[in-house]
Formats: sequence, C-alpha cells, structure tokens
Amino acid sequence: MFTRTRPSWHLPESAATDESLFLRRRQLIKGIAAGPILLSGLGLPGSAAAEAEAGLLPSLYPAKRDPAYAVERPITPEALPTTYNNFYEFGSNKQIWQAAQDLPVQPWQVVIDGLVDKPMTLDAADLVEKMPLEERVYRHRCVEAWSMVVPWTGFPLKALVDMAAPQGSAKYLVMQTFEDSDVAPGQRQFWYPWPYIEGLTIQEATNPLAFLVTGLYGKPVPRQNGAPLRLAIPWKYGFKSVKSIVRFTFAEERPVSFWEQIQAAEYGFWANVNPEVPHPRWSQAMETPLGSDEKIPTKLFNGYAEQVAGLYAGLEGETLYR
Ligand SMILES: Nc1nc2c(c(=O)[nH]1)N[C@H]1C(S)=C(S)[C@@H](COP(=O)(O)O)O[C@H]1N2
Ligand SMILES: [Mo]
Repeated sequence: MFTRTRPSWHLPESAATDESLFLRRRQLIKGIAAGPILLSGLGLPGSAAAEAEAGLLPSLYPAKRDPAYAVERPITPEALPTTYNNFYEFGSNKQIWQAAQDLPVQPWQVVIDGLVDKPMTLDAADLVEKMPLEERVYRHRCVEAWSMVVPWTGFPLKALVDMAAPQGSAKYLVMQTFEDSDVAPGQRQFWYPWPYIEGLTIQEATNPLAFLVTGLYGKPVPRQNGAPLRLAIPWKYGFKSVKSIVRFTFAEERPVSFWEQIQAAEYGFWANVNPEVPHPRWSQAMETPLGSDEKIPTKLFNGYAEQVAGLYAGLEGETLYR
C-alpha cells in the first residue's frame, strides 16, 4: 500500500550556529559575488546568461529614491540578499539563487480578478510601465529571526488596487505565485500546498507602505528575490512578502495563506512583527542582520508602528502577531 509520509512541517529555525557561520562566510566572499562572474560559471548559454542578468525592463533603473522611506541602519551588502533566499518553489534551503535563474520572466502574465469593476489580464512589463516607480529603503524581518535592509524599487500596491476598482464587498486581496514545476523543482514536492498564496485586508493593501517590488539595488529584481513582481510588506514577517506574483484576486473571504495551511499555530494571517510575542519554537525579541553575527532588538511592527498600528484598532481579539 502506498502511504504518504509527511515531513515535519516547519520553516527551518534560524539557528544560531550554522546560520551565522554561513552568513559570515558570505560576507567574506562578497567581493567575488559580482553577478557576471558567477553567472558565467553557471554553464548558461551566453544569451540566457545575459537575460538572467538583465531581468525585466532594465532601462527603468535606477529609479529616484524616495527619502521619506529611510532606515537608520546600514543597507545590507547586495551580495547577501541576492544569494541567501527563502523561495521554496526552488528548494527548502537558502541556496536557491542559481536554480531560480531558470524562471522565465518575460512574457509574464498578471491576472487581476474577483470582486472588481475592472478585471484584467496584462503583461507585467505593461503593468510596470504604467506605474510610478520609485526606490525605497525598507527593513525586512524574516520570522526565522534574520533581517536585512534593502533598497527596493517598485510602486505602491494601492496604485494597483485603485486601477482594479474593487467593489464594496471586497475585503481581502489575495496574491498568488506562479506555478510551473518544470522550472521550480520545489513544486514537485507534493506535500506543500502549492501555489504559494498570501493575503492582506484592503486597508492593509492600500496603506502607503505596502509596496509592489520590481527592482532591487537599482536594477530589475533578480529571479531569486521574486522577479518580475513581488510584494514588500515591511511591518509583517517576511513570509507575507509573496514572490513572483501572477494573480491578484479581490475576495470577501479571508484566504488561508501557504504557511498558515502548513502550520496555522506558527504562521497566521496577520503575522505582524512583535518582539514580545515569541514564535512557538523560538523568541522573536532579537534579530541577526544578514552579514553580521550581532543580535539587535526587533521592533514592534518592525519599526513601522507609527504608520500601521492604527490598522489594528479594534482587532485586539485576533492573533495579530504570529
Ligand atoms: N512564493 C514565495 N514567496 C516567498 C517565499 C517563498 O518561499 N515562496 N518565502 C518568503 C520568506 S519566508 C521570506 S523571508 C522572503 C524572502 O525574500 P528574499 O529571498 O528576497 O530575501 O520571501 C517570502 N516570499
Ligand atoms: Mo521568512
């Protein structure tokens, strides 16, 4: 008889030793981690390597930085966030950046549907060209207790919401990652509930901080970081920032997101960063910036309380911080 043996469900814990050793090693080699050198070592044919380098619409970068979004900590060196990733579609470890180069990003169809007056299907390139691109430096705090500070390029998610014209009954925005197990070997692991989806309330999605990312470090966003279009929702744990989005659906019902389907007791819908609410298996009080072995205090709403705390007034009965 065929029995399904399920692995133990969890995001790998950001555990101290292995992880910080790895991070320091990355820092040591960052001098050689310049894209073209490593890409030429991938055995990609010349044109594929060039396309992998270029990404979507390279002529739009760099975009002007918006000084309203600044972080007092230093920006993480580019070689780290581009070589240390969570992208389970390409594998359940952090070393997936080369595997992700197989993802074709052009053309890339985006569907906007559900409870909207203007459902549409359009190419990501056409969408991005319509939108007001700017650069913002944001903090990013993974639920595993590592963090980074990166300059994303993109546009407010609100611009997409406004374009779609949601109906009064729409309460949630659901975002879905591509599905293609030919290029994404992780999606052959049938025990995961593919496709990856995430959701926000419409109020969250239209908060000025909610950002749709098209670029990183003044260039098109690399595939391993969620090309050609990913979310950056800096006051929530990193798993809410869904990558490589193909569908935006406006819904009345709250979605059950990817990680919540896997382990609801550990990864909830709200997932707001709070140093005082531990993960069931580890503390969230401190975080390790990528590239360092120091631990720094985590901030309520990841440092964005002033902009977002008001979104949760009256919701104190909910599990807001997991
Ligand atoms: N589709 C998809 N989106 C995803 C993930 C994923 O595995 N698949 N991982 C999430 C997690 S846990 C984090 S911390 C961030 C990591 O983004 P980065 O690799 O650009 O740092 O992406 C989030 N978005
Ligand atoms: Mo994460």
